[in-house]
Amino acid sequence: QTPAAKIGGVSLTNHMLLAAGVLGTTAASLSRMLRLGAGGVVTKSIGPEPKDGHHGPSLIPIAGGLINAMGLPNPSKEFTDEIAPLLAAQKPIVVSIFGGTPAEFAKVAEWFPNAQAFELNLSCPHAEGYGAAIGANPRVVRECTEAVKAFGKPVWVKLTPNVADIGVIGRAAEEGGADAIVAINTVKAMRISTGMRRPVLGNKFGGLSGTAVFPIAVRCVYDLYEACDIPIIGCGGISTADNVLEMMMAGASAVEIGSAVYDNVNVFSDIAEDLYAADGIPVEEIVGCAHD
Ligand code: RRO
Repeated sequence: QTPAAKIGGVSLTNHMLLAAGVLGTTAASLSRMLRLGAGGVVTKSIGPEPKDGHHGPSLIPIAGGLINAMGLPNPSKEFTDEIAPLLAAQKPIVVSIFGGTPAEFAKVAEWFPNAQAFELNLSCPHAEGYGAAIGANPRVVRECTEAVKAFGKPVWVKLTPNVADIGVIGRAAEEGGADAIVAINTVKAMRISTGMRRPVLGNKFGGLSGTAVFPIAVRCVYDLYEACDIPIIGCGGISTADNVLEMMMAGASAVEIGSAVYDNVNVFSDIAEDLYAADGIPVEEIVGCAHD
Protein backbone atom coordinates (compact mmCIF):
# COMPACT_ATOMS: atom_id res chain seq x y z
CA GLN A 1 0.00 0.00 0.00
CA THR A 2 1.64 3.22 -1.15
CA PRO A 3 -0.37 6.22 -0.03
CA ALA A 4 -0.47 9.27 -2.23
CA ALA A 5 0.56 12.50 -0.54
CA LYS A 6 0.14 16.19 -1.22
CA ILE A 7 3.24 17.95 0.04
CA GLY A 8 4.05 21.62 -0.43
CA GLY A 9 1.32 21.98 -3.06
CA VAL A 10 2.47 18.99 -5.14
CA SER A 11 0.55 15.70 -5.50
CA LEU A 12 2.95 12.78 -5.16
CA THR A 13 2.25 9.07 -5.54
CA ASN A 14 4.26 8.31 -2.39
CA HIS A 15 6.54 10.14 0.09
CA MET A 16 9.80 9.70 -1.83
CA LEU A 17 11.10 11.86 -4.68
CA LEU A 18 14.16 11.61 -6.86
CA ALA A 19 16.53 14.35 -5.64
CA ALA A 20 17.72 17.09 -7.97
CA GLY A 21 20.89 16.45 -9.94
CA VAL A 22 20.55 12.67 -10.22
CA LEU A 23 19.40 11.34 -13.60
CA GLY A 24 17.46 14.57 -13.97
CA THR A 25 18.60 15.97 -17.33
CA THR A 26 16.51 13.86 -19.72
CA ALA A 27 12.79 13.22 -19.96
CA ALA A 28 13.60 9.52 -20.47
CA SER A 29 15.52 9.16 -17.20
CA LEU A 30 12.94 11.16 -15.21
CA SER A 31 10.11 9.01 -16.63
CA ARG A 32 12.09 5.89 -15.86
CA MET A 33 12.46 6.84 -12.19
CA LEU A 34 8.71 7.48 -11.96
CA ARG A 35 8.10 4.05 -13.51
CA LEU A 36 10.54 2.50 -11.04
CA GLY A 37 8.60 3.83 -8.05
CA ALA A 38 9.64 7.42 -7.30
CA GLY A 39 6.62 9.30 -5.92
CA GLY A 40 7.83 12.39 -7.79
CA VAL A 41 11.00 13.61 -9.46
CA VAL A 42 13.07 16.79 -9.33
CA THR A 43 15.00 17.83 -12.44
CA LYS A 44 18.67 18.75 -12.61
CA SER A 45 18.96 22.45 -11.75
CA ILE A 46 18.38 24.69 -14.77
CA GLY A 47 20.06 28.10 -14.90
CA PRO A 48 19.93 31.29 -16.97
CA GLU A 49 22.79 30.29 -19.34
CA PRO A 50 23.92 26.90 -20.73
CA LYS A 51 26.89 25.44 -18.86
CA ASP A 52 29.27 22.57 -19.59
CA GLY A 53 30.25 22.14 -15.95
CA HIS A 54 33.69 21.70 -14.40
CA HIS A 55 36.38 19.57 -16.01
CA GLY A 56 36.98 16.18 -14.45
CA PRO A 57 37.37 14.40 -12.25
CA SER A 58 34.02 15.84 -11.17
CA LEU A 59 32.50 12.90 -9.26
CA ILE A 60 34.52 10.70 -6.92
CA PRO A 61 33.32 7.82 -4.73
CA ILE A 62 34.57 7.83 -1.13
CA ALA A 63 33.74 5.71 1.91
CA GLY A 64 30.10 6.47 2.70
CA GLY A 65 29.31 8.65 -0.25
CA LEU A 66 30.25 10.71 -3.24
CA ILE A 67 31.97 14.06 -3.67
CA ASN A 68 30.87 16.01 -6.72
CA ALA A 69 32.00 19.18 -8.39
CA MET A 70 29.74 18.92 -11.42
CA GLY A 71 29.70 22.71 -11.82
CA LEU A 72 25.99 23.14 -12.66
CA PRO A 73 26.09 21.54 -16.12
CA ASN A 74 22.73 22.25 -17.78
CA PRO A 75 21.23 23.11 -21.17
CA SER A 76 19.42 26.18 -19.83
CA LYS A 77 16.37 27.24 -21.88
CA GLU A 78 16.71 24.26 -24.26
CA PHE A 79 15.54 22.06 -21.40
CA THR A 80 12.03 23.42 -21.95
CA ASP A 81 11.75 21.29 -25.14
CA GLU A 82 13.07 18.20 -23.37
CA ILE A 83 10.61 18.40 -20.51
CA ALA A 84 7.52 19.83 -22.26
CA PRO A 85 5.75 16.47 -22.93
CA LEU A 86 6.20 15.36 -19.30
CA LEU A 87 4.94 18.66 -17.91
CA ALA A 88 1.96 18.55 -20.28
CA ALA A 89 1.16 15.05 -18.99
CA GLN A 90 0.91 16.50 -15.45
CA LYS A 91 3.49 14.07 -14.07
CA PRO A 92 4.72 14.82 -10.52
CA ILE A 93 7.76 16.74 -11.71
CA VAL A 94 9.35 19.60 -9.81
CA VAL A 95 11.60 21.86 -11.91
CA SER A 96 14.81 22.79 -10.07
CA ILE A 97 16.11 26.22 -11.03
CA PHE A 98 19.06 28.36 -10.04
CA GLY A 99 20.30 31.87 -10.64
CA GLY A 100 22.64 34.43 -9.14
CA THR A 101 19.97 37.02 -8.35
CA PRO A 102 16.20 37.15 -7.77
CA ALA A 103 15.79 38.48 -11.34
CA GLU A 104 17.69 35.49 -12.76
CA PHE A 105 15.51 33.08 -10.80
CA ALA A 106 12.43 34.81 -12.21
CA LYS A 107 13.86 34.70 -15.75
CA VAL A 108 14.30 30.90 -15.58
CA ALA A 109 10.92 30.32 -13.88
CA GLU A 110 9.19 32.17 -16.71
CA TRP A 111 10.40 29.54 -19.23
CA PHE A 112 8.29 26.84 -17.52
CA PRO A 113 4.65 28.01 -17.52
CA ASN A 114 3.50 24.36 -17.29
CA ALA A 115 5.66 23.42 -14.30
CA GLN A 116 3.71 21.98 -11.38
CA ALA A 117 6.17 23.50 -8.94
CA PHE A 118 9.68 24.91 -8.66
CA GLU A 119 12.51 23.90 -6.38
CA LEU A 120 14.85 26.87 -5.94
CA ASN A 121 18.44 25.72 -5.67
CA LEU A 122 19.83 28.26 -3.23
CA SER A 123 22.47 25.81 -2.15
CA CYS A 124 24.81 24.73 -4.91
CA PRO A 125 28.36 24.65 -3.54
CA HIS A 126 29.64 25.56 -7.02
CA ALA A 127 27.43 28.54 -7.90
CA GLU A 128 29.18 31.60 -9.27
CA GLY A 129 28.25 35.23 -8.60
CA TYR A 130 26.74 35.20 -5.15
CA GLY A 131 28.28 31.72 -4.93
CA ALA A 132 27.07 29.37 -2.25
CA ALA A 133 26.59 32.57 -0.24
CA ILE A 134 23.26 33.07 -1.98
CA GLY A 135 21.75 30.49 0.34
CA ALA A 136 23.47 31.87 3.41
CA ASN A 137 21.94 35.34 3.23
CA PRO A 138 18.40 35.45 4.67
CA ARG A 139 17.44 38.58 2.71
CA VAL A 140 18.55 37.09 -0.62
CA VAL A 141 16.74 33.82 0.17
CA ARG A 142 13.53 35.75 0.88
CA GLU A 143 13.86 37.88 -2.28
CA CYS A 144 14.56 34.90 -4.56
CA THR A 145 11.59 33.06 -3.09
CA GLU A 146 9.30 36.09 -3.58
CA ALA A 147 10.53 36.53 -7.17
CA VAL A 148 9.50 33.00 -8.15
CA LYS A 149 6.41 32.90 -5.96
CA ALA A 150 5.08 35.72 -8.18
CA PHE A 151 4.36 33.10 -10.88
CA GLY A 152 1.65 31.65 -8.66
CA LYS A 153 3.02 28.10 -8.43
CA PRO A 154 4.21 26.12 -5.42
CA VAL A 155 7.81 26.99 -4.55
CA TRP A 156 10.13 24.66 -2.66
CA VAL A 157 13.41 26.12 -1.43
CA LYS A 158 16.44 23.83 -1.18
CA LEU A 159 18.89 24.84 1.51
CA THR A 160 22.57 24.31 2.10
CA PRO A 161 23.85 22.78 5.34
CA ASN A 162 26.92 25.03 5.04
CA VAL A 163 25.51 27.80 7.26
CA ALA A 164 25.69 28.68 10.95
CA ASP A 165 21.93 28.48 11.63
CA ILE A 166 19.76 26.77 9.01
CA GLY A 167 16.61 27.70 10.96
CA VAL A 168 17.19 31.40 10.19
CA ILE A 169 17.45 30.61 6.47
CA GLY A 170 14.35 28.41 6.59
CA ARG A 171 12.36 31.22 8.19
CA ALA A 172 13.52 33.61 5.44
CA ALA A 173 12.22 31.20 2.79
CA GLU A 174 8.93 30.91 4.68
CA GLU A 175 8.63 34.71 4.87
CA GLY A 176 9.18 34.83 1.09
CA GLY A 177 6.16 32.58 0.62
CA ALA A 178 7.82 29.17 0.21
CA ASP A 179 5.44 26.19 0.22
CA ALA A 180 8.10 23.78 1.48
CA ILE A 181 11.75 23.62 2.45
CA VAL A 182 14.09 20.95 1.13
CA ALA A 183 17.15 20.15 3.25
CA ILE A 184 19.96 19.45 2.59
CA ASN A 185 22.14 19.99 -0.48
CA THR A 186 25.72 18.67 -0.31
CA VAL A 187 28.24 19.37 2.45
CA LYS A 188 31.47 21.23 1.56
CA ALA A 189 34.24 18.68 1.08
CA MET A 190 37.46 17.80 -0.73
CA ARG A 191 40.04 15.01 -1.04
CA ILE A 192 43.76 15.29 -1.76
CA SER A 193 45.68 12.62 -3.63
CA THR A 194 48.75 11.83 -1.53
CA GLY A 195 50.38 10.28 -4.60
CA MET A 196 49.78 13.30 -6.83
CA ARG A 197 50.10 15.78 -3.96
CA ARG A 198 47.14 17.75 -5.23
CA PRO A 199 43.33 17.86 -4.92
CA VAL A 200 41.59 14.93 -6.58
CA LEU A 201 38.69 16.91 -8.07
CA GLY A 202 39.36 18.97 -11.19
CA ASN A 203 37.71 21.91 -9.43
CA LYS A 204 39.61 21.18 -6.15
CA PHE A 205 36.47 21.50 -4.00
CA GLY A 206 33.19 19.61 -4.02
CA GLY A 207 30.03 18.69 -2.19
CA LEU A 208 29.60 15.47 -0.20
CA SER A 209 26.44 13.37 -0.45
CA GLY A 210 25.51 9.82 0.56
CA THR A 211 25.17 7.93 3.84
CA ALA A 212 28.02 9.94 5.43
CA VAL A 213 25.85 13.08 5.46
CA PHE A 214 22.66 11.45 6.79
CA PRO A 215 23.16 12.53 10.45
CA ILE A 216 23.89 16.10 9.28
CA ALA A 217 20.67 16.09 7.26
CA VAL A 218 18.65 14.74 10.23
CA ARG A 219 20.01 17.54 12.43
CA CYS A 220 19.16 20.20 9.82
CA VAL A 221 15.61 18.86 9.40
CA TYR A 222 15.19 18.76 13.19
CA ASP A 223 16.34 22.40 13.49
CA LEU A 224 14.08 23.50 10.61
CA TYR A 225 11.07 21.78 12.18
CA GLU A 226 11.63 23.85 15.33
CA ALA A 227 12.05 27.07 13.34
CA CYS A 228 9.41 26.83 10.58
CA ASP A 229 5.73 26.11 10.04
CA ILE A 230 5.84 24.89 6.41
CA PRO A 231 6.47 21.27 5.32
CA ILE A 232 10.06 20.06 5.23
CA ILE A 233 11.36 17.58 2.67
CA GLY A 234 14.33 15.67 4.04
CA CYS A 235 17.25 14.95 1.73
CA GLY A 236 20.76 13.65 2.37
CA GLY A 237 22.05 10.10 2.57
CA ILE A 238 18.70 8.29 2.71
CA SER A 239 18.91 4.69 1.52
CA THR A 240 16.54 2.62 3.72
CA ALA A 241 12.95 2.66 5.00
CA ASP A 242 14.34 3.20 8.50
CA ASN A 243 16.18 6.31 7.25
CA VAL A 244 12.85 7.62 5.89
CA LEU A 245 11.14 7.03 9.25
CA GLU A 246 14.00 8.74 11.09
CA MET A 247 13.76 11.77 8.77
CA MET A 248 10.01 11.93 9.35
CA MET A 249 10.47 11.74 13.11
CA ALA A 250 12.92 14.66 12.82
CA GLY A 251 10.19 16.60 11.01
CA ALA A 252 10.15 15.70 7.31
CA SER A 253 6.79 15.25 5.57
CA ALA A 254 8.48 13.61 2.57
CA VAL A 255 12.02 12.80 1.44
CA GLU A 256 14.27 13.07 -1.59
CA ILE A 257 16.74 10.33 -2.51
CA GLY A 258 19.80 10.91 -4.68
CA SER A 259 23.11 9.10 -4.15
CA ALA A 260 21.44 5.79 -3.23
CA VAL A 261 19.98 5.65 -6.75
CA TYR A 262 23.49 5.16 -8.15
CA ASP A 263 23.78 1.95 -6.11
CA ASN A 264 20.25 0.72 -6.75
CA VAL A 265 17.80 2.11 -9.32
CA ASN A 266 15.06 0.15 -7.54
CA VAL A 267 15.67 1.95 -4.25
CA PHE A 268 12.22 3.60 -4.28
CA SER A 269 10.25 0.39 -4.70
CA ASP A 270 12.57 -1.46 -2.31
CA ILE A 271 12.03 1.16 0.40
CA ALA A 272 8.28 1.34 -0.31
CA GLU A 273 7.96 -2.38 0.26
CA ASP A 274 9.30 -1.96 3.83
CA LEU A 275 7.88 1.49 4.55
CA TYR A 276 4.33 0.75 3.50
CA ALA A 277 4.25 -2.88 4.65
CA ALA A 278 0.99 -4.13 6.15
CA ASP A 279 -1.31 -1.15 6.63
CA GLY A 280 1.13 1.58 5.67
CA ILE A 281 2.57 4.21 7.96
CA PRO A 282 0.56 6.67 10.04
CA VAL A 283 2.49 9.61 8.62
CA GLU A 284 0.49 12.20 10.55
CA GLU A 285 1.55 10.59 13.84
CA ILE A 286 5.19 10.19 12.88
CA VAL A 287 6.18 13.56 11.38
CA GLY A 288 8.05 15.50 14.05
CA CYS A 289 7.28 12.97 16.83
CA ALA A 290 10.90 13.13 18.06
CA HIS A 291 10.19 16.69 19.24
CA ASP A 292 7.47 15.71 21.70
O1 RRO B 1 26.11 20.86 -10.38
C1 RRO B 1 26.66 20.89 -9.27
O2 RRO B 1 27.87 21.08 -9.12
C2 RRO B 1 25.89 20.74 -8.03
C3 RRO B 1 24.71 21.39 -7.77
BR1 RRO B 1 23.85 22.47 -9.05
C4 RRO B 1 24.11 21.27 -6.49
O3 RRO B 1 23.07 21.86 -6.17
N1 RRO B 1 24.72 20.50 -5.58
C5 RRO B 1 25.87 19.85 -5.84
O4 RRO B 1 26.38 19.16 -4.96
N2 RRO B 1 26.45 19.97 -7.07
